[in-house]
Amino acid sequence: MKQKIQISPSMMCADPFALREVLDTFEKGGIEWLHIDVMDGRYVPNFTLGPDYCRSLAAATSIPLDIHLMVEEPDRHVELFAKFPGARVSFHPETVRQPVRLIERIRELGASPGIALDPAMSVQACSHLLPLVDQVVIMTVNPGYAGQKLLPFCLEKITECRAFLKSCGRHADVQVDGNVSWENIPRMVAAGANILVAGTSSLFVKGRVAASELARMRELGA
Ligand code: S6P
Ligand code: MG
Repeated sequence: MKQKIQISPSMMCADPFALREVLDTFEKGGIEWLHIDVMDGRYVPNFTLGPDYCRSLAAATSIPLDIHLMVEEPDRHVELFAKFPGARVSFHPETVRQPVRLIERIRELGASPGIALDPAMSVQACSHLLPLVDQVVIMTVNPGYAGQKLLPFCLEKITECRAFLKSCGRHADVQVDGNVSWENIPRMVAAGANILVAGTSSLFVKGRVAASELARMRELGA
């Protein structure tokens, strides 16, 4: 069965001075998620958004937050993020000693758990975790920055992940994150991705989004 494509715009790509306008466009366009990249300067070299930003966003819109933790020891910080209504919280399994415990903790806190796979992390290495989560984020660039180029070998991981989930009878979301461009979307969807993280490669132009582009993205994924 073909899954409906969902869009999760990457909010680190939005012009902070145009946030209300961007959110209005997303609300009118029926955007399913807001992708929030949290970076700690340790797991990745960069720093980005944090809990205060999430709080402001959650107060300004009812679109649920899709929080991507690119931090060391996410188990120390998860309470700060899992509390937002309808939140999904994804972490990189190699950043925590007991990833199963953290998945359970995210559920206990009322959020939806996901795991994110760095390009060097194989689907096979996470096979015991995949049936436990609601989402698998396949990163198609190295974590840390927007505006990078696709690492083509990661497309096979989308296919492998979708096939593995199917073999377990699981319908978890497979999200693709990194250089989700107009050119790359058809390949990503064909491989089995059903949530697209949209950043500078597609929706965002100088931090703003044109409503017509949302429809264009849905058509490409259909
Ligand atoms: C990268 C981060 C991503 C980026 C996204 C930006 O570390 O996890 O979510 O924000 O890739 O999109 P683009 O189109 O600029 O690659
Ligand atoms: Mg991300």
